[in-house]
Amino acid sequence: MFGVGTSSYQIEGAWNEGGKGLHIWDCYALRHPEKITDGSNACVTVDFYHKMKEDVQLLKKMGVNYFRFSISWSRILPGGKVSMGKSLEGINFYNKLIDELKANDIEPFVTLFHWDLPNALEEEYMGFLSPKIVDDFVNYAEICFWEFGDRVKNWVTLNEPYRFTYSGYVKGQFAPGRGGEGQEGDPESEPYIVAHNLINCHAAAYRKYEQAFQDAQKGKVGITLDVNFFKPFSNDQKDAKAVEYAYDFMFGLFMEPLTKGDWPSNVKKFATKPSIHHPNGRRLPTFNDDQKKKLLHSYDFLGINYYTANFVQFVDSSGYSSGFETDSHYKASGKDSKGNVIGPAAFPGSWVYLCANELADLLLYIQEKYNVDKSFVITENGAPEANEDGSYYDSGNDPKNKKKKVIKTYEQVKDDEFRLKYIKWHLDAIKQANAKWSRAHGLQRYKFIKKLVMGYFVWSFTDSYEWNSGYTQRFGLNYVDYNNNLLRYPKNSALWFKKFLSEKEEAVVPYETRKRSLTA
Ligand code: PNW
Repeated sequence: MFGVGTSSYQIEGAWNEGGKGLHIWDCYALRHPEKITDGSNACVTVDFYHKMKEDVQLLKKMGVNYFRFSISWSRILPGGKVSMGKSLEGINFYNKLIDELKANDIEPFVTLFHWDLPNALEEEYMGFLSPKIVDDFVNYAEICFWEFGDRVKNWVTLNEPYRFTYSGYVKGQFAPGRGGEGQEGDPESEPYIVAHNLINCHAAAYRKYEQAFQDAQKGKVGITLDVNFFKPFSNDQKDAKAVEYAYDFMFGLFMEPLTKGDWPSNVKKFATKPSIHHPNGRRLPTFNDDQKKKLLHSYDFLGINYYTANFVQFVDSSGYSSGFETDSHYKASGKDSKGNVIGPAAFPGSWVYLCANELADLLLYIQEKYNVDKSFVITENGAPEANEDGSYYDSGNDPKNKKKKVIKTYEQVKDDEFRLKYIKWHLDAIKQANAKWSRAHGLQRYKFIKKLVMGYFVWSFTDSYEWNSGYTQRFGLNYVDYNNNLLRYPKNSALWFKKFLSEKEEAVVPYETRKRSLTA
């Protein structure tokens, strides 16, 4: 599978059309423009909702065989739950998109939840803070399987539950904006409650598909987790320990429930210690037998979003915990103790460092450590350019409204050497990892794995709304002109990817066929 990725809120626009209900990102960006770098929102963004047909033609031109997009829950169920009614117009939009893709020989790769929770559920029971979310999520998933599952054969339940939890409930930088300085929330307990409910949502949806749809539809259901490659900040033994903590708190938090039915032992150890507001230490929910049973092996493939590597440094935090951040005992950065940078940054100040070989090491490491028995799909990998040129405009007299200009022209970014190199090197790393894997295990048909990595998606199809960075960062293979009718133009990386796809026959020949022809 070779494709490009997107998500509903980042690309669709049409925020109040087609019967769509409001979701937590609509509300967050509209109520708190001060939390978004350029004060913007994605009410219109790149208007994929209205440009869908042209965009499918652009996908076809690029030669991808898969397109990753997410369904916006509040387009299907405007009030979040079935009892509030479903929107046929919303369902119809995705039906048209799927049909358009299939008519152009592009397979849909569909995420059910990419962070845009119906706001009604946030208001009624605080969304993912309540276990009530599980039934509502399964009902929503069931509608999607029922309506679209005849044509959609690859489902991702959740996108990056870690990033959703950490940025939304520890840092307060993403909707629903809890846990940060001066915000509501409780970073001592909420991230764990949210992680618990998220992963239970995943498992319940997986089991629903397995019981009611698998036989007829024969699709795959997976989850997409975000993980970085971690290296110790120095030779100090403590920093080696911090590497372990980093994997546990960023990745194991979701991966161990899936593979062992329980939290990582370090999470259990640190998140049950007394904290400032929970002197009894009761902060970490437990999994009951039913939840464990549902969780174990609840994935047909494992989606990985990989962007970068980090150095991690041990942070001593004995005594009372002030929350997730102290529990995890590490600090991540792009520099080690001697000041060496881990890799070239996408632009000065970007969190994306180009560390491609690390992806190969990471995949082999994860497979072994968590005993992964299904193939990986790289569901996101990509790099941004900064979109501001340093000049500013005034929007009124309020100094708070003084925002950065969003003006980089196509000419300024079209020669996107960094991104091109980034994609090329990561594809190479994946090839290496696959080869290494096959040499070690291929002939024995290790468990269910035919190939270590079976798919790769570049993030992103076009420039779009980059969450709390607004439009100040462009991740697109295709440039969007925000000043002129949202026209799309290919950056060099898009042209290179197209060429790669047309030449790389080996990649599109199914493993079975290739193996047979090789032995023949
Ligand atoms: C992912 N970080 O989010 C999301 O899945 C995408 O929607 C997003 O556009 C893309 O990566 C690029 O950012 C992340 O700061 C956001 O480490 C931030 C981080 C990682 C992932």
